[in-house]
Amino acid sequence: MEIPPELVGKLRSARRVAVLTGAGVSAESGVPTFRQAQSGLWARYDPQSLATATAFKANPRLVWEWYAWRRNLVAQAAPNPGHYALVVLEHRIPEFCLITQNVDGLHQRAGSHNIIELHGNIQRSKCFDEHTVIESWEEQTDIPPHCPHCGGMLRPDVVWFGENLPPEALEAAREAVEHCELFFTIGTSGIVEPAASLPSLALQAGAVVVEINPQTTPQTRLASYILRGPSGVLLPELVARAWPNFP
Ligand code: BV8
Repeated sequence: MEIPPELVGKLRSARRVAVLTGAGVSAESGVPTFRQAQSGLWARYDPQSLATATAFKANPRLVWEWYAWRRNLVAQAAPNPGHYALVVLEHRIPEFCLITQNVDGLHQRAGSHNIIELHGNIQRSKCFDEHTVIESWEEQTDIPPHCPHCGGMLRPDVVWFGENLPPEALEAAREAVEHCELFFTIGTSGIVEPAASLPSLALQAGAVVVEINPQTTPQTRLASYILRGPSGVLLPELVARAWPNFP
């Protein structure tokens, strides 16, 4: 895949860049994307129906164990060159904002700092009743474990379907998108709202939109540049062309 030289020039001279990532950025780390059939034990469940408060209330043990399985999967995964290329962008672009739909924490592990987590993070849990966030919890005989403060059930600190996104995260994401000159949508199928509306918000605000994805998506039509391939290959290539001498 040829990286358009014009895009390289735009990136090198950009002052304000916003990036939206989805599960595809973690695919090359071995973390299945959200819509890929879940492997093994979970093959018979639809992630979209499991990632809901209704599913949790109906079967808290099943939903808790699904997230424990995903935490374990992520713990064995490592950030890939695509994650690291985004860390370089954070260092090279004066105003850089990484907006992620991912809940796996791999951007943090790669060294990104200015991250907006639209959908939470499975490394954290919170009390189902009081929403107190718990960073670590004792493994208990009861599954799900109980909140140390009120005894309620713990749940993953993620945004389920039908739940509102954290207002401050969504506001910060929209702010960054409305003021950027270059907007990347990377590794997302562009289906889940309200994140899926960010690329059109960027375009309306006058940004140049870039899509990095092996497949076309509903946002492809908004993109001035389309890098049709894996982000773990294309992002490092783009960054290396923009800053050849960057260690
Ligand atoms: C809300 C956390 C208000 C949990 C997730 C408007 C219209 C229609 C529906 C709605 C709407 N507004 C709201 C809705 C309902 C719903 C929604 O959008 N439904 C969709 C399915 C139509 N939205 C919500 O409920 C949101 N809440 O809006 O609140 C409200 C309240 C009540 C009623 C209505 C509205 C909350 C959404 C958040 C849900 N939580 N995650 C968990 O993870 O368990 S979303 C989940 O999907 C993940 O976060 C994931 O990141 C996200 C999006 O998926 P993608 O990241 O795009 O991943 P996907 O697998 O789909 O695609 C992977 C892509 O990668 C593909 O394109 C593939 O080609 C590409 N790829 C593969 N390999 C690579 C690659 N790319 C690059 N390199 C590679 N190597």
